[in-house]
Amino acid sequence: MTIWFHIIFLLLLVSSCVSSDFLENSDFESPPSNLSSNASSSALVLLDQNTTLPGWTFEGIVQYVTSPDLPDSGHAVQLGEDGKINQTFIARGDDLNYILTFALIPGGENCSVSADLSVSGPDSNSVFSYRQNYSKVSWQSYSHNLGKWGNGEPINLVLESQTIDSESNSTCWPIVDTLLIKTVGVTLGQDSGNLLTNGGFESGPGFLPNSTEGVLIDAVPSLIQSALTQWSVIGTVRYIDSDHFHVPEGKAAIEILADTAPSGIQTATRDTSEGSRYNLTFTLGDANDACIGQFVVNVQAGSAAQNFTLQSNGTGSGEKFGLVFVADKAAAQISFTSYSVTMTKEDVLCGPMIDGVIVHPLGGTASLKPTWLLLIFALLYVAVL
Ligand SMILES: *[C@@H]1O[C@H](CO)[C@@H](O)[C@H](O)[C@H]1NC(C)=O
Ligand SMILES: *[C@@H]1O[C@H](CO)[C@@H](O)[C@H](O)[C@H]1NC(C)=O
Ligand SMILES: *[C@@H]1O[C@H](CO)[C@@H](O)[C@H](O)[C@H]1NC(C)=O
Ligand SMILES: *[C@@H]1O[C@H](CO)[C@@H](O)[C@H](O)[C@H]1NC(C)=O
Ligand SMILES: *[C@@H]1O[C@H](CO)[C@@H](O)[C@H](O)[C@H]1NC(C)=O
Ligand SMILES: *[C@@H]1O[C@H](CO)[C@@H](O)[C@H](O)[C@H]1NC(C)=O
Ligand SMILES: *[C@@H]1O[C@H](CO)[C@@H](O)[C@H](O)[C@H]1NC(C)=O
Ligand SMILES: *[C@@H]1O[C@H](CO)[C@@H](O)[C@H](O)[C@H]1NC(C)=O
Ligand SMILES: *[C@@H]1O[C@H](CO)[C@@H](O)[C@H](O)[C@H]1NC(C)=O
Ligand SMILES: *[C@@H]1O[C@H](CO)[C@@H](O)[C@H](O)[C@H]1NC(C)=O
Ligand SMILES: *[C@@H]1O[C@H](CO)[C@@H](O)[C@H](O)[C@H]1NC(C)=O
Ligand SMILES: [Ca+2]
Repeated sequence: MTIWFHIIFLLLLVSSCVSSDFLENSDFESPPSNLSSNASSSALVLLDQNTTLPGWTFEGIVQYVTSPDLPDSGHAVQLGEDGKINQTFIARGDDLNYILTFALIPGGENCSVSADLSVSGPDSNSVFSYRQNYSKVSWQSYSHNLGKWGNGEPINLVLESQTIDSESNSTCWPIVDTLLIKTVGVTLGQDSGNLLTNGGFESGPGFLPNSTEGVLIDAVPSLIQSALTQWSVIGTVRYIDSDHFHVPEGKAAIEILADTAPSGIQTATRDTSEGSRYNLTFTLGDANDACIGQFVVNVQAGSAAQNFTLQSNGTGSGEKFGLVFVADKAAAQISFTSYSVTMTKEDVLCGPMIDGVIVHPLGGTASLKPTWLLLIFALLYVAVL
């Protein structure tokens, strides 16, 4: 199995790349030009018609923020009332998905209401809110899938504050910083040893350079619109990296964060034959983020369902489990749902970690044969070594 895993990992390395150079001034470190008078010494500067922000067009109330509490200890923008910024970048390469990760910071103190942030591409939109208890630091990484674009197509990225009906003048307006665009192949290398695509979660949003808290992924009902390739999301999950969390295989895994309602992830198999038996195997554990408690994860595969429990001491564990099922159709639904509401001592929501999800046939006629494509990649892999 390890060789298969390495081949898949290599395929993903080939098919995805993180790039910060799609966007100009993605970290807002190039200051606005033509600022009025001696504004540079102030923490918040209102941008007006006489000002330009390199790389960006803006409208409404937009302030340039200088603060040591930002992800890069530098500068960011706050989108006030009707505040909007946008930038167009050009797609490079064909059949790639453009996935944005950015830092969201709550703006202001003692606010009674918080305005949300809307993030849009030419044909996509998501709304984000800063939420307490989702990270140890005072900002959160979020992601949005800008969709699939062909070489040379312009992608206009728009970030906008959401107006709120409130008489209160103590509104917290969202601050955004460190935008990162990652491209991911739409057709990931298919592993004939696994009837699931992206079962190891290696394909997902990019991690921000100074982030230790992973990337939050909010509910997204469609596999195509998800920032986590081929998986839809219920509730909220945290996309975690091996640099900062316990990840049993590869560079990334999923931590499920159930809150008042269950959270989880869902996908579908490809090419399962109705009536054939399969084994769904996965690693369930904890992400080494001091999450102590009992995890209960409901696993569904086709019409089979089972609850798996794990006692976590929060120090990074992982155990392989399996669930045998009979496929009800060619695309059997596979889902992992957590019911456990767990928090760290610092009141940060946490939960079970899932990785290495594999579906393979059990006996019968559906045997595994590597395709010629995989053989080529196996050779390439050997060559790389
Ligand atoms: C510039 O800053 C100084 C001190 O911070 C202040 O006294 C002065 O009024 C400011 N000038 C303008 C034009 O805002
Ligand atoms: C800078 O401000 C002056 C007026 O203060 C204006 O005439 C000029 O067009 C501005 N330049 C830019 C690049 O916005
Ligand atoms: C922009 O610059 C012009 C010319 O200096 C000035 O009259 C105007 O008040 C400035 N606008 C703002 C919003 O500062
Ligand atoms: C990371 O944080 C340090 C200190 O806060 C800052 O100097 C550095 O520029 C940041 N790096 C990036 C890539 O944002
Ligand atoms: C922002 O969007 C407008 C259209 O809504 C467009 O004209 C403008 O060029 C965009 N700005 C940038 C920097 O891409
Ligand atoms: C927020 O509240 C604290 C405590 O009540 C107070 O000390 C602080 O000045 C307030 N901040 C603002 C910006 O009003
Ligand atoms: C969130 O964390 C704060 C402390 O940081 C704590 O006071 C609060 O109770 C927590 N909220 C929930 C819903 O647990
Ligand atoms: C708005 O702010 C002013 C002072 O800045 C205060 O007197 C007033 O009570 C505030 N209104 C509301 C609805 O908070
Ligand atoms: C799993 O646990 C949940 C919550 O305790 C329960 O609602 C559900 O019926 C259980 N499912 C199975 C298959 O045991
Ligand atoms: C935590 O659990 C792991 C295995 O589940 C065990 O090896 C380790 O000793 C435990 N650590 C503590 C501090 O209990
Ligand atoms: C399914 O996979 C699990 C985990 O690898 C294994 O323990 C179990 O024996 C497998 N079941 C069958 C029927 O092969
Ligand atoms: Ca910045």
